[in-house]
Amino acid sequence: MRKIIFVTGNSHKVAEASYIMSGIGIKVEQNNCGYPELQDENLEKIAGFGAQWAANKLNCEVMVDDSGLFIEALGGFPGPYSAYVFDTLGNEKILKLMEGETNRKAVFRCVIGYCKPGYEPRVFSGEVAGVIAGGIRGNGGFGYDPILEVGGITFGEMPDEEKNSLSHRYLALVNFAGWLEE
Ligand code: ITT
Repeated sequence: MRKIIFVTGNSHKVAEASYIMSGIGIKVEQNNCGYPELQDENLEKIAGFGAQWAANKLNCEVMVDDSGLFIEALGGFPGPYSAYVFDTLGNEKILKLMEGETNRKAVFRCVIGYCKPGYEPRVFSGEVAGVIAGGIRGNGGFGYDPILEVGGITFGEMPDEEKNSLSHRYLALVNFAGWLEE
């Protein structure tokens, strides 16, 4: 079975990617070595740079995942700053910022970066449109899952298999897997 090192500190991402990639016979293994995160608005640039840096450092093919929640009424905030904002504000304060806001549209984006040592990186993206819920709902998933509603329920309320069949990460990984299989 082909194995790809997934450089991330987030074990939830690894669990989701393992589940999705096992369907096409690829084993995903976490490496927690980290990578420098470019200060950029563009998730593709961040993921591509990170993948290339990690592939050259570890001297093997790697994948990374840079994800972000883009809330329309907040001008796309927190977007590329989603990890920092989750750690500093968290879901409750995001909901406070959205109090009284009628436009609750949001998009969750995931960009998978892939690179082999000495090569240019490739990036594969996926996104899912939803709305910011009125409150925190569901114990499933991680991060922003309990406040992003897709099709009437939050990712936090969905069984894992359901989130993994329609999420931003699933769609990015389908693009990545299609390219790997070529
Ligand atoms: P790595 O950079 O080490 O991979 P991270 O958790 O810092 O891990 P990101 O910068 O991509 O990763 O994360 C952006 C934020 O969005 C972070 O707070 C995540 O917990 C959250 N997040 C990412 N994917 C998510 C998902 O599928 N559902 C809910 N929240 C998610």
